[in-house]
Amino acid sequence: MNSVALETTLIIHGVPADTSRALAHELAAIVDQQGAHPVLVGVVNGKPTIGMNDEELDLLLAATDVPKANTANLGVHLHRGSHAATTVSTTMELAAAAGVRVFATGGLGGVHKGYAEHLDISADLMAFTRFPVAVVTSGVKSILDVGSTREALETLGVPVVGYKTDSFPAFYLPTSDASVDARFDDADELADYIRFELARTSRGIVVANPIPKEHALDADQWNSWLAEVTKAVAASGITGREWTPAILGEVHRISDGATLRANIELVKSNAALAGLLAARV
Ligand code: PSU
Ligand code: MN
Repeated sequence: MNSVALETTLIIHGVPADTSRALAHELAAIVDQQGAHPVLVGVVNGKPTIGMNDEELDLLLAATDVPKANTANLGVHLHRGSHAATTVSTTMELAAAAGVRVFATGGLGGVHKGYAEHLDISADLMAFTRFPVAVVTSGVKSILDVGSTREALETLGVPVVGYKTDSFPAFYLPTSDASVDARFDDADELADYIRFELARTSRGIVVANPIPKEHALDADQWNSWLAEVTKAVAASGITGREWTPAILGEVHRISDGATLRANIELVKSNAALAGLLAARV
């Protein structure tokens, strides 16, 4: 049975602590229902773990300040024997090493807004040039410069395909001004393409799966929440790896959980599609 990788950064840093455990179990059950094998990826006491059990997950959930590992700092955490939560880039790295070809996340990291003053581009993008994994994602997080992130993927030569969409989705929003390289309406055809492309190259594939319409946020509402939160987080001096979790946490708070509910629904939808594809690749 083929596996679907799930990441620990989303579980540990992307949602409130009291929802982490239930979300991990819910995503695993969704993958399972599609006839694929869910493997939660993370670092437990310095051990790269592809398929964390409940005890290992509980160790990470009980630990305070579990660091977020991208491809830059992963090795330090392995070397020092610490815990770490894997982001998209390191989940791809560990999944690829274990032969896992499909991975479900929420939204990719990418090019942050305001790069003229301060450059911040997620290691997630470069990981697609190195690790042959198909990542099912609702596009890139709407907190980013979505258009520039799409261009960066193009520059890196990363294939971006849409499942039942021509538009490159933006996390809480099902569409953006950017487009995909190709649209697939049939899961069997998409799985065939993934098998073909992963065998043909050593690169990953972005499989863009828009948030289900009924769970999408209103764009104006979203933009006003984001503007408010960005000001507050910037004023607190937070930058770098802390930026994404701080912004997500704050929008979940000021939207009274509306963004959190949308986030959870889109991840569940991605887990279902990843399971469906993994069972066919
Ligand atoms: N998707 C979500 N919530 C998250 C993330 C993805 O719905 O918290 C995480 C992923 O692990 C992604 C990371 O790799 O955010 C990007 O962080 P940064 O912008 O610091 O690279
Ligand atoms: Mn960054």
